[in-house]
Amino acid sequence: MVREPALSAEQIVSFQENGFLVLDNLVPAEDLEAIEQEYDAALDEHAKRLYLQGDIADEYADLEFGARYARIISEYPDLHQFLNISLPLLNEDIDASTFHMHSGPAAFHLMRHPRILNVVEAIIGPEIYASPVQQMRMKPPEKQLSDALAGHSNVGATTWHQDIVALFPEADETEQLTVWLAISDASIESGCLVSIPGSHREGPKTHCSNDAIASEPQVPDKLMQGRAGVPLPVRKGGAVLFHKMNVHRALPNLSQNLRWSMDLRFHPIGQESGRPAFPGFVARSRSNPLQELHDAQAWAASWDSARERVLSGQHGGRIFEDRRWNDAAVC
Ligand SMILES: O=C(O)CCC(=O)C(=O)O
Repeated sequence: MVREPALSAEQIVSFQENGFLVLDNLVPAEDLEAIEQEYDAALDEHAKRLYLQGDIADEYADLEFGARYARIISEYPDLHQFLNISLPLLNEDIDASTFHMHSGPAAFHLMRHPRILNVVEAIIGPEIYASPVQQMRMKPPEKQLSDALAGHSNVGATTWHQDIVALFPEADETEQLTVWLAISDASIESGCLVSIPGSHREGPKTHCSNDAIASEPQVPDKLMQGRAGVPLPVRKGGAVLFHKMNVHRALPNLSQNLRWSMDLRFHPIGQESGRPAFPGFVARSRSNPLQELHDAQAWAASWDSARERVLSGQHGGRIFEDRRWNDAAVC
């Protein structure tokens, strides 16, 4: 069977030239209903648990999803870790009570959405590994965030960076592709991404360490020399593909609504993820489909095992890279 490529030749050239590509309507809105329902149920569960523990003053059950999330996170900032699709990026001071994540079946099945894998295949080929370098970002209106939370890119604005920055050196040559999916509309007002076209050809940039949140090293403004970049607004279900060297950031959410996205990363099977403490899986293999993981429970179990390995000290090393691109003379 001859398959239609998911991207046109022009789109592939545009990705190669700019280091990013915007795709409208990649995932149909009806295919996002499962994740919306799963997160509604998860938020309800967390609200009940946190209220019982005395961590929040009310379950806020009468609020709609975005408003409820914003209200609860203002009282219990670690909530975002429980709803993320990665364990927290911490190299030290790990608190087992908040070293948690969300690993529900809707999240897993969305990562394997055929329309996502089709565009990934068009860029990196048919042997596709889903990297554990992945995040669910749920950003309430910025004016409702404490300063500490506003500095965390899962919840507040994201500073200039290249995705390679948090990977270990063994992934330097990995053809890692980022797929950033809008689960709600991402407009300039609500905090869409901004990219510097062609920056993926400029080599690795200095990223200054962030003392407050170690997992957030950033290219300092003085190196950006006023480059504004191109804002990339997308509607719900749209996506942005990124080369791992592309310099990008996300604007603050100045709207009244939740800005919700999921960023996934894929690379050819056999290459390094650059985050060995965490598990990935074979998402598609045209040569050996039997390797593919279709079982959401097995995926969740692989993250449970990673959590155990980290907490028990069996994984002795660090989880992410945060200092490699630091330059004391600039930072
Ligand atoms: O959504 C965001 O705020 C940032 C996403 C991002 O920078 C990425 O996916 O690399």
